[in-house]
Amino acid sequence: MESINHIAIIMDGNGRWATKKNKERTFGHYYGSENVREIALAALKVGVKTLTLYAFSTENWKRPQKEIEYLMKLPEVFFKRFLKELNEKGIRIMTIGDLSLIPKATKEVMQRAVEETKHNDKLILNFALNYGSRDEIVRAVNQIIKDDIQEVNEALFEAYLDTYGLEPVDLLIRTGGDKRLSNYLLWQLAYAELVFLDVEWPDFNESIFLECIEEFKKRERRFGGVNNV
Ligand code: V0D
Repeated sequence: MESINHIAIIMDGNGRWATKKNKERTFGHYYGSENVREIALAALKVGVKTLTLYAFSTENWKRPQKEIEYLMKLPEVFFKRFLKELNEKGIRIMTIGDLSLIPKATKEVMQRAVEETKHNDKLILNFALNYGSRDEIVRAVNQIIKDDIQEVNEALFEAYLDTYGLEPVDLLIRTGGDKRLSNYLLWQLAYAELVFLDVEWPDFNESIFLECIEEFKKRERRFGGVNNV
């Protein structure tokens, strides 16, 4: 049986979770970022090699300015609290998405974390920021044109995606109740198992995470062997 190497997560339901508690949406985002630590450590514990988290999409710029400002401070808040611990545990930080549009201060915090943790090899904690799959594909095509390439194949095209070098995605988990991909990793999810949960991201925890992995293994047993497409 194959092991589970790469899990991608859409961390949805933070704003709704806070609203239900009569709190600001930003309270949900804060609590959601605490949960990123918990799930990263859970992934590390079970030997998942890469965790790719949808932190901010190309669509999220349509949100109220105040909320965007708050979200852009979260990487710094997150690293102030957790970078030392994550680094000591062998976690490597990476990012995907178009960082050219991310505020300079936020970008610098992230680039520092990427640099500081680049020798770690226990788990890649990969944040998708200003990420949209169509945007990623269009950026790839434009770079291919710039490189004066006349013909592509799948392997070449993949080398131009933000996820180049990462393991194939085995499992997508989406919290928050919606059953959509929302422009997340469209190319990369071609063969992934999809798990959609009604639980909101701040309520998602290690035990639910393990249940998702069990569900993945169950499906793999059912379809494994010859008909695994
Ligand atoms: C809010 C739930 C961690 C989803 C999780 C910039 C929405 C909490 C980060 C983070 C966000 C990003 C990059 C990085 C380190 C941490 C984060 C955003 C939102 C948007 F290098 N949580 N988190 N970033 N939320």
